[in-house]
Amino acid sequence: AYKTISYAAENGIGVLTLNRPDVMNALNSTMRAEMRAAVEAAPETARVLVITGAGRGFCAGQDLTDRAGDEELDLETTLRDEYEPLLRAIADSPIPTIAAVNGAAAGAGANIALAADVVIAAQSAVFLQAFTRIGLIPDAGGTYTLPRLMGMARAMGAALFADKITARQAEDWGMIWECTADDDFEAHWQARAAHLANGPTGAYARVKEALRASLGNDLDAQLALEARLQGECGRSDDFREGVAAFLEKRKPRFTGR
Ligand code: T3D
Repeated sequence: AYKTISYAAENGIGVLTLNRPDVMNALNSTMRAEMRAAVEAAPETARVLVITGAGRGFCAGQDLTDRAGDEELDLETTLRDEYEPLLRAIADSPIPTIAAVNGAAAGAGANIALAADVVIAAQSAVFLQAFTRIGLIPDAGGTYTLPRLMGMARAMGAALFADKITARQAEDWGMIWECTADDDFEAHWQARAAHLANGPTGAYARVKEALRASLGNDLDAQLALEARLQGECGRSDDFREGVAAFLEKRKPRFTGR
């Protein structure tokens, strides 16, 4: 059993809950290791993974009580050995990932959320690139994702000023997929997760592969990748079912095969 998170899967939806609510789910080594393990194992029990936070925050980033006055601290090692594998696990997961941001997402907490495929935030949530407030640079992939999601001008401003970015602003900027009313938040992300859990899982894996590769590819490479991945989709049961359902004017029953 996990100590700092919980994981439960039902109806194809895996929910990973960060569970240190007294410190706004701040991250420590145990939590990073447990998150990585749960993210890597999720496809065994689920067709979509939701990451959310217990209590009023999503994740306050690194637990700063672990960082006070430690002269021996080597952040390069922490990033390489603990953050990098976690961020890779999220990026490489074959199932869609949703960050359901229920409250403040600060520092690495913000950038772990932004590493998910889809970010859905409650209206009262905020995103905070807190790093420069304590003399650090954005990590947990932030310097990669921020300019790609919202452009260089906003990425620079967010990182240098470390202002709170509201969920509404994040949606307007294209930093996240959607901001929803607090009252509706839980039902909404559950419905979104259910949609993906009942969808063409193999196509979703290839959507992720293609879009993520697109950021580093030129047109020729991307067209070749699309052709290969579409060839694979074309041989799937879900494609046959999707076409049959359309022609029969009924909802498709995707199995993920
Ligand atoms: O070190 C490395 O490995 C390198 C990697 C670094 C990655 C990072 O994430 S660096 C950035 C670390 N995070 C921050 O600097 C954010 C600090 N937190 C905040 O700015 C605010 O707490 C929030 C904006 C997240 C929320 O504000 P608010 O006003 O809603 O809540 P609060 O009162 O500030 O926090 C509630 C409690 O959580 C409070 O404890 P208390 O007073 O009730 O006993 C607070 O101290 C605690 N808490 C919040 N964030 C952290 C934390 N405790 C430890 N570490 C935290 N990061």
